[in-house]
Amino acid sequence: MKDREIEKLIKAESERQKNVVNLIASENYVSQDVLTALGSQLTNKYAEGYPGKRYYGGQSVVDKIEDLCKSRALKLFKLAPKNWHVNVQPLSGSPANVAVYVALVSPHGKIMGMSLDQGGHLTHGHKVSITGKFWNQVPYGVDKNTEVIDYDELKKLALENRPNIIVAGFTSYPRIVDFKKFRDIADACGAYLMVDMSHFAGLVAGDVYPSPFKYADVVTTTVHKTLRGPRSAMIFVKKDARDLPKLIDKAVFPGMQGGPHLNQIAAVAVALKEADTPAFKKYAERVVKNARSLAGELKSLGWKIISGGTDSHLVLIDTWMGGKGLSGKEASDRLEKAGIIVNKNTIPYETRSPFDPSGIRVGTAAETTRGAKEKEMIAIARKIDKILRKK
Ligand code: DSN
Repeated sequence: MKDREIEKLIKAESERQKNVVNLIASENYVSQDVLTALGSQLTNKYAEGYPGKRYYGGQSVVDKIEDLCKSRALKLFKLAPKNWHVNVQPLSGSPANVAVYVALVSPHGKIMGMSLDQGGHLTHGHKVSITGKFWNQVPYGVDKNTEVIDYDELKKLALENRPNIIVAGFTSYPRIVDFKKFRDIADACGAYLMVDMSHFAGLVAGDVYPSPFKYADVVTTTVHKTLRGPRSAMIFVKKDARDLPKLIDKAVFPGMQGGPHLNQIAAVAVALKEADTPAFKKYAERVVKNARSLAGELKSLGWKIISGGTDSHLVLIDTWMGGKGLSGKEASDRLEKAGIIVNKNTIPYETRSPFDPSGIRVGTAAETTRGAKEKEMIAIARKIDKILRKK
């Protein structure tokens, strides 16, 4: 690179990524092919609109790329093009979720989503996000004792509040979500069912987490977490009498965005092909096994694991333990000094501030990409225990 300053910083970040144990549950390491697509000449092209219906000339190549990406996305999740449509233009997860609400919920309508402190995402209607300012959130959470979703409570809440859309999905809920129960609840109150599978998309692709497609009207996902692609997102939408695909496409462009990032879409296509392989299935299996080993070892060392364990790639640890342990911030800072990267996280029924909460969230997607197995997970758990216990 001619720009030595940026070149140096990219190298430094690359080194940092190599030299740490990366337990950020939403991160991963992409392949060289994904990086090549991201850094290609495709970044030079404007392509407002959709394949075959663009506003500028010169679209012959990029139309093929976007169509290929869409067909790979449907194939990976075993969706017949006659039943499902996919939009691959969202720049990332938050705009994808907002586009769904723009399409399906009138201003000030109700979004029923998991509260941020119980495991949901900002864009599931939290008040500090645009999704809580333009729409009204009906928050739900987990049972105080079991720390898993109580579907009877959820149904009661939905029937009392009659939301326009129910969002199933999370950023820090370690368990399997019962999509059938969500569907029944959505039907009982006449709401759309949206699943945000950003965290577990790679696990669905690898058949180690239930697929939401049988039950949802709309499924959003980022591509860069367990799916191991570039920063990007997709919206899958059911084709039925309501013509939802048209509403979603219009909400993404021209509703929310201008020209799509074709370099990003090409990189998504590459990642989707990589995920459609037996090797990726093995990877997904290993991610969950690793998370179970990490959670199991931490638990046996005396740490409180929220919900008692995990069914996915992520583990939520109560480091505060009612004042007997460390705050999430101190735990995260101590671990970073020792080269283990995690994020501080609220735990259900949090009593502390989100800036210094009671827990940390860890995930196994990134380290599994680097080849870690149960043995390494147990060693990491022991190291975490040692660092956090030190007086
Ligand atoms: N930042 C992502 C996560 O860490 O889960 C969600 O946007």
